[in-house]
Amino acid sequence: MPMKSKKKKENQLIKIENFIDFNQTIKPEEETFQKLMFIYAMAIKQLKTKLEILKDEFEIFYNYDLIDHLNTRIKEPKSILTKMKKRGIPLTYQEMIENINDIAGIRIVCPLKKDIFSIKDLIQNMIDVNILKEKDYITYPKKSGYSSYHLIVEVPVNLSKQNIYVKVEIQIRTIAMDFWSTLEHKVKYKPEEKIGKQESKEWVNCAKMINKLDNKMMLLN
Ligand code: 0O2
Repeated sequence: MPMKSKKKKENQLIKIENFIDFNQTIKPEEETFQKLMFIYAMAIKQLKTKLEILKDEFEIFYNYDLIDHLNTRIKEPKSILTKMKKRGIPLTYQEMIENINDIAGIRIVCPLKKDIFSIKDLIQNMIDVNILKEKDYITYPKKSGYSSYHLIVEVPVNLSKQNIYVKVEIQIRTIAMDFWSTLEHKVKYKPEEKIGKQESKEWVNCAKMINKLDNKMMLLN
């Protein structure tokens, strides 16, 4: 008897923008918002697993600590709305998904500066991870002194009825850069109240010192 042929797998990937009609105003207390955040959380889960595999592979196969640790976060509703208002973007789900690239965020912290570029190359080679945008604040630090390699990627989230591509922001930085930016984020970057010129200069000087330290550590290792 001839074997029944398997139904061809329909692996249609759609953009999250086309998932539901999102032309409504954002209301964080609504189910739509919570469902959306669930999808972003699943995108993080997916990508985090891939990166953990990479971390363990380097430790076990090459006896090398390529990744020190990973942090993940979903952007707070208040932060999303503040960013949209600052940019003058209409407060709809559609606009949020299209314009706010860091709703889902993963930070990769590595020991050495050269590891940043190795990790970036490895991510670029990952199946199922599409790079949408890159920002090299390592070669070209921001005026504030901020250094990190940013990638906006999209990863598939496989739901029962749809496979959706979801955007995630990846920040890759060294332990030393992470030390600086975590403190600066609290003291200078985020607070509404601006700090003085002299203090601001000191933060830039500290970033320069961190950069020197990172270069020295690379030579020692
Ligand atoms: P939060 O609260 O950390 O999330 P894009 O849409 O990606 O093109 P965006 O998001 O403005 O534009 O990109 P950019 O400038 O690359 O910054 C993205 C994130 O990098 C910021 O997110 C910060 O997390 C971090 N960042 C950028 N500049 C600095 C800085 O000077 N100091 C510190 N500590 N972090 C910085 P958010 O949404 O602004 O804030």
